[in-house]
Amino acid sequence: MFKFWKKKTGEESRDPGLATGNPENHEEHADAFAPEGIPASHDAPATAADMQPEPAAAAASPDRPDPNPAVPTKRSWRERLAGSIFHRNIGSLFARKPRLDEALLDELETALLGADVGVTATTTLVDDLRKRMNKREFADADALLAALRADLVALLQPVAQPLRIDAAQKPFVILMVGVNGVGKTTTIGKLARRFQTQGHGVALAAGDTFRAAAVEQLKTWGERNGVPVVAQGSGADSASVIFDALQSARSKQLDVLIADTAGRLHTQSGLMDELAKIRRVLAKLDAEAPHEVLLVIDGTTGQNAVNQTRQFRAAIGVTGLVVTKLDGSAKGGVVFALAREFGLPIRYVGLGETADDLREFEPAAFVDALLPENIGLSAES
Ligand SMILES: Nc1nc2c(ncn2[C@@H]2O[C@H](COP(=O)(O)OP(=O)(O)O)[C@@H](O)[C@H]2O)c(=O)[nH]1
Ligand SMILES: [Mg+2]
Repeated sequence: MFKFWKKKTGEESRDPGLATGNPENHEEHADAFAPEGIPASHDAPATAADMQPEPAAAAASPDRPDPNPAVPTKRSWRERLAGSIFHRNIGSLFARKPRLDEALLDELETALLGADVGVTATTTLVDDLRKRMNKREFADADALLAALRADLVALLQPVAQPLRIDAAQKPFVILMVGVNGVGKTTTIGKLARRFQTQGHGVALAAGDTFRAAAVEQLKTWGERNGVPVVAQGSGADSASVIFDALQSARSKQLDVLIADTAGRLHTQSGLMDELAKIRRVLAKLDAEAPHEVLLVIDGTTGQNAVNQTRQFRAAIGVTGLVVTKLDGSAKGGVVFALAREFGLPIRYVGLGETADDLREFEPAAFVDALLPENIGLSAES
C-alpha cells in the first residue's frame, strides 16, 4: 500500500540534466517521498512572490523557433512545453523523415513510453495506428503523425471538463489534496486569484496543519491579496480548521472556500484517515461539501502519478485533477496516462509558477505544444 511515497528517488535519478527552472522542486519531492515519520525539514518558499503577473513571454527558444507566432495562446503553451521529453523525442523521430513501416511504430512506442504516456495508453495509440497503416490509410510518416496528433487529442477530450463554480452551493467548497510538494498551496493561490478576478468572494482554509510553514505560506498569500485565511496554527486539527473556515465563509456569504490539506503525516494511512475525517466533519455543515476534491499531481512524477491517483481516489474520492509543473522537467506524457487510466476531469494544468500559468486544460493546445504539426520542419530549421 501507498508505495508512491517511497518511489520518487529512483524516478528522479532517471531524469538527469533537465532543468526544472526551480531547484527547490526536487528537494520538495524528496520530502514528499521521505520515509514515514520523518517530518519535512523545510517548506516550499512559494508565496505571493509566485503570484506576480507573468513577465512578457520570452521569445521562442533559439534552437526551436516558433513556426506559428500569430497564435498567442498556442504559442504560450508551446513555449512552456517545448522542453518536454515528449516534444523532443517524438519530434526528432518524425523530423528524421522516417519511412512508414513497422520500425517507425516500434520507435514511436518506445518514445511514448519514455515520455510517461504509460503502457495502456501507448498500446492503444500504437495499435490503432498499426491497424490503419496496414489498411494503407497513411501515404507517409507525416500522415501517420497527423493521425497520432488527432488520436492524442481524442484521448484527452473526454477529460477536458473545466471546473464550474455552482452558485447554488454557497460557499462552493474545494478540497485540495495530494502528496507533499506537488503544488497544492501554490495552486490554491493561483485559483484564489482566478476566482477573485471572476468576481467570486473567496476564503482559504489552512488545513495543512502538519507543517508550520504551510500555514504561513497560505496566510502570506491571503494577506497580500485580501483573501481571508482561516488558520489555527500548526499542530491544530485539520478537520476543525476547515470546519471553522466553512462556518466563517458562510457567515460572510462568500462564494468559494478552498481548503489546503497536508501532503504527508506521520503515517501514510494517517493522511487518508485525516482526509476522510475532513469529509465527515464538513458534511455536518453541508451534506454535499466538499463540492470538488481536486487531486494535485506533479507532472514530473511519471508513472507514480497513476499510483497516487488510484490511492487518493480509493481513499477519499477525487472529482478533478490538477497536473502541475508541466513546464519543468516533465516528460509531458503523464496526462495521457491519467486520462486513459481514470477518465477523471483534468481541471487545470500548471505551466509555471506565476498565477497566469495555471490554465484550464485545453487538449488541442496541449497536444499542439507537445507535438506541433510541422515538427519535422521546426526541428530542422
Ligand atoms: N515550475 C513549476 N513549479 C510549480 C508549479 N506549481 C507549483 N510549483 C512549485 O512547486 C513547489 C511546491 O509547491 P507547494 O505549493 O508548496 O506544494 P504543496 O506541498 O503541494 O503545497 C513550489 O516551489 C512551487 O513554486 C508549476 O506549475 N510549475
Ligand atoms: Mg502546501
